[in-house]
Formats: sequence, structure tokens, C-alpha cells
Amino acid sequence: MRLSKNKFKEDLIKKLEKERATNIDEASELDIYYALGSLIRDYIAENWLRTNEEYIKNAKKQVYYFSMEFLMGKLLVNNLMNLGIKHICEEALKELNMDLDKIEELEKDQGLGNGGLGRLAACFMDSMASIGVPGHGCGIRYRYGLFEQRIIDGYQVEFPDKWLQNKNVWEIRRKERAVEVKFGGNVRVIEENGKLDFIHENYESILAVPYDTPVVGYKNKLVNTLRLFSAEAIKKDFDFSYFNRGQYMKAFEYKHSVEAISEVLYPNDAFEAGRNLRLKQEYFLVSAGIQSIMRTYKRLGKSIDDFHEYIAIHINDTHPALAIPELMRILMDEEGLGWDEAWRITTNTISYTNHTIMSEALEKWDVDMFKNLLPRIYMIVDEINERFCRELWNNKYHGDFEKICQMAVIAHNEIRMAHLAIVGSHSINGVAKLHTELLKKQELKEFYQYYSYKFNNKTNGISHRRWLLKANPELSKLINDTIGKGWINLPNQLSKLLKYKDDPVFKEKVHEIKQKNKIKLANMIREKHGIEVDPNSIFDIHAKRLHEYKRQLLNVFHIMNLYNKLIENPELDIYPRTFIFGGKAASSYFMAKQVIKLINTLAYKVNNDKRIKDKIKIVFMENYGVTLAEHMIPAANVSEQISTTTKEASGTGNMKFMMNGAITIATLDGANIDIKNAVGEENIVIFGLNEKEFLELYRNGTYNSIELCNTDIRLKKILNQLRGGFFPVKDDEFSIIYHSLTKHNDEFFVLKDFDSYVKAQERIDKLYRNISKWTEMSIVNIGSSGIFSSDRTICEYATGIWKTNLCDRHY
Ligand code: KOT
Repeated sequence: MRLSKNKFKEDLIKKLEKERATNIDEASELDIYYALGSLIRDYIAENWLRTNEEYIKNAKKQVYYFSMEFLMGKLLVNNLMNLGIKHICEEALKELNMDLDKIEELEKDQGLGNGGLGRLAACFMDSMASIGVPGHGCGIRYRYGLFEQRIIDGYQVEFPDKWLQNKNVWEIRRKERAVEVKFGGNVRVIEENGKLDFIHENYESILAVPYDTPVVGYKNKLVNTLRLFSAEAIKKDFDFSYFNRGQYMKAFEYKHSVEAISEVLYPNDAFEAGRNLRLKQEYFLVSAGIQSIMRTYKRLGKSIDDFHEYIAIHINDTHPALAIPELMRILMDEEGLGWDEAWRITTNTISYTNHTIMSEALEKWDVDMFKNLLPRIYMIVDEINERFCRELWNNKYHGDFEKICQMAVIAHNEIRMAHLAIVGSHSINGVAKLHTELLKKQELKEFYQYYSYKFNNKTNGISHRRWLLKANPELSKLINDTIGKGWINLPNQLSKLLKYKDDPVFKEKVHEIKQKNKIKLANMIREKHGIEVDPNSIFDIHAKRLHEYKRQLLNVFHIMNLYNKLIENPELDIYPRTFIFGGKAASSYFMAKQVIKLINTLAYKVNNDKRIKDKIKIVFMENYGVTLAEHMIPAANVSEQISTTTKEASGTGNMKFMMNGAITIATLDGANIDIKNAVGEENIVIFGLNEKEFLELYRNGTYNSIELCNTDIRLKKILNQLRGGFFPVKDDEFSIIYHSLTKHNDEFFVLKDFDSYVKAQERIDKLYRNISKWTEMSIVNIGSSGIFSSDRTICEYATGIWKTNLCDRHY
């Protein structure tokens, strides 16, 4: 937008006066934050309204991205950037003796997600708005986002994330657009003129109140919407039914039980919760979302038969898969369509992304629980299952009960959400090449054979505007100065940097910027954790959710091995390294929490051991989230992407690091493979079993971890150190870790890949000594990162799945 600095100042001062009743001399930083937020919202409002008007006027096909998680992070600077007024705002604030970075710190992260899946949804929001896809988010406005992590005595302790304690300046509550969501009760079936009617009665009604947040496109005047629903008691129920009977306390119990639905995000990543409240949340989201879409659709005045021509609904994993029976319900029970017509519309409307093949993350619901909570929806799912099984029987597997049972939506008293999502949608995609291949050839093999036309790959991406332009302003400026600003709209243009990989001046600048970012992170580490780290050491960062398959433990074992070697020989020539960790463990995941304790225990021991002369340092940074990632990633030299192969569907942190010039040490898993293909083998460090070797070993069951420990003296020593005496903890503190690697045969092949990982780390050590070569590799990584922009991913979704407005950009 066009705006002069003076006009901006004037507007800001007015806001301070009118909304904060203060002036510029008296205003606190918080006053400025609120005034600024309100002012930016004003600037956004006009384009927001216009965008919506245009969508209705031109009846453009709309995409709704349904997700239980949106990990948006902070919005202030992103909005300023996308409006094109960040610079003006910064300058104006400077003149008023304020600092935008300081003001930004006051904004709470919108942390309504666990990790990759929720952050992907947020990156998609940015890309849809920026490349001009009419796409909106649909989710839950949890009162508490993912817990705040504090480290106390080395342990993770969870605290509530009170992100709404102060006013959220970005959202607009739209009470008048609330819809009712019905739970429980029973269904009465009546037959009239040969037609069945389904009357849902004795249910409990809950109000879903939408809160809308604008999603601002990058300098294109387009503003999409993120709509999050909050659960509220319906006023008349709350006020009358109990209060009038004098049951004052009961009235509040009722209110709280209703509000519980949108109270808190389940803190599990890639793990199924299987709880009644989670099922309530999932249905709450889809019912509210679809009713709200239906209302908008009605305003278009189009026939219901053409619904799927104007609406695409995408489900982010199976969590919102009840969108399928819910849309069927509305089309049949409310719009009066027959089954076949409703099914045609539903399957053409819905598309599904699978994010994991790990069995513990596959959602299954107990039939009785489901039936009690959602009686009408159950009837529809049951009918979908009946028809699907009949179809299999008639078309392909006549008489093969076993096969049909294997593929059924309901079997063994469970509803399988992945099967429901596949049967009820027109597209199923994986999130990286290997992952999609595994879906087709293994995990969903039967479905691929039956519905091969539905399967496709959409390799994940990240918003290069957030993860490079915003997170790394100095590098972005250098890129602008070198190749121009075209990359901000066309990230593939980052490849223009490749021709500078040998340019000594450019290389020097890239190196300097990395150093500056490292110094900033070192200062942060000093302030937050009281640990002194050397910015000239290699910053080796492992930041992601704590999970056994992500193998933070492998990293720890490498450090223990290095430490053991240094104790034996303090003169050992290793390049100084700072190992930095960040990540949360699910609150009920004991093993993962013990790994955090182990990292911190090791950190304490190593950091305070004078004998190793500061050659290695270890830091566990508390409360990893979007904002902390924005500080950590630009400072990384080495990116740890070391999951057990086949387990990480894609990963997206891997893309953020390479885009900021880190060199990846990686297994051939998920999108690491795509990164390797993009940068070339010489610009990434690969180790470990590949997919074939892993699967072979896994299937023929010949791996014996204890045998391996007994033959590798390094491992033997490390495992002994876990058992007592070495660390200042109880002898059995780490017994769960010890047993998982020995008695339970090392399910994630930590010990199996150890030797190969150590060698890969030695290659890193060697490579970094030649800083000129290292910087060259770093530039190749940055220059090759364009295809990992979520702009490319969204363009593929829009053209290949949603069939919306095609973007005219080339990726
Ligand atoms: C599953 C259940 C609950 C919460 C989250 C999940 C989940 C998360 N399943 N897969 N993911 C991750 O999704 C990312 C985005 O596609 C991937 O990059 C990552 O590999 C998945 O683990």
C-alpha cells in the first residue's frame, strides 16, 4: 500500500489517543503494540472486504483448508511486510524512539499446533493469499495453545499457554454468524411417501462462534480469512434451564463442559489421542466449518447440485475426516438430496492429505463411543462402509472376506478414519516423494490398487517469506542487492544466486551474515540460559518435536562419544562445536521426556568439564516454537535431519534450514531425499541405512541390537554410562532409554546407524575447516531452496487437486 511515513505517524498517534487514551510521550510499549495492531487492522480491512466482495461477485471457486492445527506464530511483522509498509513503520517508530523488534516481542505466538502439520497449514495460508488462491483456513480457537515448556532441574515441565490473556488484536468475533453443533441424542427414522426422514432428537446443542483473522497476501491487496471456532453455551440454555430451577452451580458446570471443547489443543504430534473430547473437537470443527460454508454458498444463489464446482474442502490429515459424513448429512437431511447425488457432490468436494504412515498416529474410533456422541453421523458412516464393502465384493474381491475386512471403514468395532478419508474423497496425497511411494506400495497398497487415480504426491513447502525474508532480514537484503527482489514472488529465482557461489565478495558477505546471526543467538543463549558459547564454533542445531523416530538420541550418543574421546585425549583435534537442541515432548510421552532430561544432564556435565577446553558445548533451548525457530534457524551451520528412514513423512524444518544456508546431515528419509536431489550429493551429508536396507532388516528380523553393542566398544561404553555412576542422577534415571535400545531391540535403529553417523559427523568437521568451500556449499543450498517454497506446493494443489484459479507464476 501507498503510505508516507508522516501519515503513518499521524495515524499511530491518533490510535494511541483514541484507543489507549495516551500520547506518544506517555505510551508504553504495550500501548504502541495495541495501537499498531489496531492501525494495521484498519489498513487491512478495506482489502479484506473487497476480496470477499470480489469472491462473491465473480463466484470464484473457494478452497477451505480444514485443520485441527494452525501454528501461525506472530502476525505483526508478517502483516507489515505483506502490506509493504514494514520499512515505513520501522523508520517512523525509530523517530518516536521505539524499536519494532521490541514491540514485536510483546506479541504472543499464536501456537495452535504441535509441529510440522500445524506449521504447514500456516505456511499454506500465507502462500494461498500471496499467489492469489481464494483459500481460507478453518480450525478451532483453542483457549490454550500448545503448552509452554520450561526446563526445571533438567526436566520438561508444562505450563498453560495463555495466549489470549491479553486481547488478540487480529481477530474479529462474529457472534451473528455462529452456528449450532449437535451432540448425543437419538435418531428417529420416519417413512413418508416411501422416503425416509431422519429426525435427530434429544441432542445437546453447542454454539460455534467464529473468530476471523485476516491472512494478508504479499503486496497484492488480497486478504483471505482464517476462521477459528470457539465453543459456547447457547445463551438461552445456560440462562434458563438451570438458573430457573435454582441450580446455580449446575449452570456453571454446564457452561464449562461446553467450553471444554475449544479449551485446549491436544499436545500429541503424530500420535492418536483416541479420546472422547478429541472426537468432540473434531466433529465440532467440521460441523461448524461446513455449516458456515453452506451459508456462504447459499448467498451465491447457485444450485446445490453444483456445490463442488464452487467449493473445495481439503482435510489436513484425517482429523477433520468427519467432514465427509457431515457434508452428506447436510446434503441429504437439510437439502433433501438422495444418497447418490449427495455422494457425488461430497466425494468431488473433499480431498485429503496423509502426513504419516506410523501406525500409532492412525486414527481409529471405538464404535460405541462414536455412536453415542454422533448417532446420525454414525448411521452415515455405517452406510458408507456397507456400500463400499458391497462395491468391493461386486467389482473386485468377490468372496474374499479377508481383503474386504482389511479395507473396510468399520471393522473389529472400530471406525478407521484413513479409510473413510480415502473412500469419501477424490484425491489422496502424500507429502514427499518417498512418502507417497510408501503409501502406494505398502501402507495403502490395497487402496492404491483400487483407486490408483486418486493418489498423488505434493511435496511439502515452507513460506520463504516468513522463513527467509522475515527471519533472516540481512541475508534477504544481500539477496535483493545481488539478484533483485524477484525471488520474493518467484522463489525459484533464488537459483540466480548459484552463479555467485565462487564469487569471493559475495561469499564473504554470506559468511559475515551467518556470523552475525550466530552472535545474536549466542547472546540469546547467554541471556536465557547463562551458557557462554563461541560464535566461531560450528552451530549444530537439532530443533523439532521430541520423538524416538526423530532420533535426538543418536545425536546425544555422538556427543557422548566425542566427549569420551576428548576425555581420553584432550588434545584431540576436533573443530569446536556447539550442539543446540530445541523441541517439546508430548506431556504423556515419558521416553521423549527422559531424552530431554538426558540432553540437559549431559549438557551440564560437558559444559562444566574444564578438561575438554570448551571444544564442545551443549544447549537445550527452552520452549521451541515458531518465534524461537526464527532466531535459531538463521544461525545454523549444520541442520540435523536424522530420522529413521521411512518414518519422517516429509519434514519441513529441513527446508527452513537449507534455505538459510545450513548444511544438512541427513538420512535418506522424507524430503531429505528431495533436498539431496536439489542440492546434489556434494552439498549435503548423507548417512545411514537407506529405505531398502532398512525394510529388509526390519522385515527379516535379523537385527540384534545387543550383539551390536557388544561388538562396538564405543556403544558399550555409552550404554554403560547410561546405567549409573557417570551422570549425577539416580542409577535408574535413564533405564527406559537403556531398555529401549537393548531389551526392546532398538526399534528406531539408533545403534545400527551410529557408526555411519559418526563418520558423517567427521565429514562435517573436515568440511567446515575449509570455510570457503563450506560457504560455497551454503550458497548452493540457499540457491536451490526455491522449489521448497510453499508457493510451489500450493500451486500444485490448486492446479492438480482443487482446480481453482490457476496461478500464473511458474515454479
Ligand atoms: C498426527 C496426529 C496428530 C498430530 C500431528 C500428526 C502428524 C504430524 N502427522 N504427521 N505429522 C507431520 O506432518 C508434517 C507436515 O506434512 C510432516 O512434514 C512430518 O513429517 C509429519 O510427521
